[in-house]
Amino acid sequence: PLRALIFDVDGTLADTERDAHRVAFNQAFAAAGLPFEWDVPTYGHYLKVTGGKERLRCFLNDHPTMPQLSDGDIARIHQQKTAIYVEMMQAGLLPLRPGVERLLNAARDAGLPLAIATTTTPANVESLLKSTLGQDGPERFQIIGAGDIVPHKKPAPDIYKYVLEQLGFPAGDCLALEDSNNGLCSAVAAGLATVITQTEYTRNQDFSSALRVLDQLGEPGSPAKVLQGKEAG
Ligand code: XBP
Ligand code: MG
Repeated sequence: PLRALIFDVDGTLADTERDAHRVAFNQAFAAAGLPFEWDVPTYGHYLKVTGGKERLRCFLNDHPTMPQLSDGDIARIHQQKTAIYVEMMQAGLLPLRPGVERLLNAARDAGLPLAIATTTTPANVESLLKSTLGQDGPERFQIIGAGDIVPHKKPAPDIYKYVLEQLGFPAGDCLALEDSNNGLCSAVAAGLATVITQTEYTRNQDFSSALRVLDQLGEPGSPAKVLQGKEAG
């Protein structure tokens, strides 16, 4: 039986990376007086590293001529980036991806528990869910596993294992929804069947271990297809 749906956030619930996270990073860099910014392809390259602080560290390692920041500096700049991102979400300009709200509503009507497994900062998840689903958006999810709650971010399985443990369901009874190879690796390593909805950034990644690869959930009939063979209950 299908007992729960576990959603990634960035790229899966909403297309947050290019126009929200990337822009928030650049505004935080500018506010800190840093002499670099991430254009769209550069950001796409560094999405190979999950976690904003880890992404910035990797970029600096690759660019030894740029100012080298301490972990404390990175944490402060990242906090500023989170504040900027949360303000963007509160402005309400970023929608959920097509079909996402319909699937969330269908799951609620079927009594199917929902959970979140993401590497992003908890405040980001909360502000996105509130701005798109309303003030009680976060409460639609039984468990929200996010950010630094586990030591190893995706592609490590830790965040999915944590969420499964909290849910109390075996991996074989749950379905993960992801958009990236890092997310897919994480979910599959935790034992989860995974449906991919690709984004502009992840279109050319390897999804050979996915249960199904879709452009989006908004095509006619796609949520039903996703749930084929896995009855709610
Ligand atoms: C999301 C991430 C995050 C976001 C930024 O990956 O890697 O780092 O890009 O969020 P996934 P923070 O969708 O696989 O969970 O800056 O809060 O880390
Ligand atoms: Mg993602």
